[in-house]
Amino acid sequence: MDKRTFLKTSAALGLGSVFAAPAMAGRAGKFNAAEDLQIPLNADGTYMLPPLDYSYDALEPYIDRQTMELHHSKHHNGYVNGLNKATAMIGEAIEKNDFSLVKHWERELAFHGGGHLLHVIFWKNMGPVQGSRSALLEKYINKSFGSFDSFKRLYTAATNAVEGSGWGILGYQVGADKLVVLQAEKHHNQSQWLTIPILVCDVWEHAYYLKYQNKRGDYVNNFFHIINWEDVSARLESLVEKFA
Ligand code: MN3
Repeated sequence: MDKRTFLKTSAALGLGSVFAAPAMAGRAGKFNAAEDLQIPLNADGTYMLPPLDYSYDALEPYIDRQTMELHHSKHHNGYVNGLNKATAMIGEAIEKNDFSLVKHWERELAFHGGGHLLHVIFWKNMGPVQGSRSALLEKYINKSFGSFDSFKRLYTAATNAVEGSGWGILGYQVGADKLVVLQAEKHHNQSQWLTIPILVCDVWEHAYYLKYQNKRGDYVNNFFHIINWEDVSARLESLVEKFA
């Protein structure tokens, strides 16, 4: 389908409203693996900015409305656009058999792709309703870290200590069948292959600076008040089902 046909078709299908969809309330805590684990795509196969499952002010007082709105509609959207651009340029390189700029576009792909995919998980990892950790998640936390308290101390310390902009990440290590805590600098440096994130905390300044200024530690502590444990539990469950 060419671009014009796609635009016409999507208008006919009312997909324009999907792109413009505001943050929706009401789905927090109800994890639907078929939907929530997917990377959301537009009808033409490009990546899309998914709407939030809750309103921009739903995480108050821990994360303020203005931060959420800027973070989702500007910062995250920027990664979606950057990822689509890099994907298109790599497609063009294949088509023209010209790989002279491949190093640049692969870096763009990793940066914006990492940014987009981590934010997709991040929004789902949080919510106004915390729910509870499943028995399976408790079991994996205990076998990987000794106890929930040990996990929390490690995760908090690692996330606080990310140098510059980045993420604290709890991931499932495929093959070893256990959980590991990682730091990511920017969105993609220091990653570990075959470890799939299930709980991510954004510690770029855009995630907290309006409210917390330089107090990243306070923000990370408060992050624990808005984790949607049902989402984290369901992510682990689907990975264990597939890979363990
Ligand atoms: Mn961010």
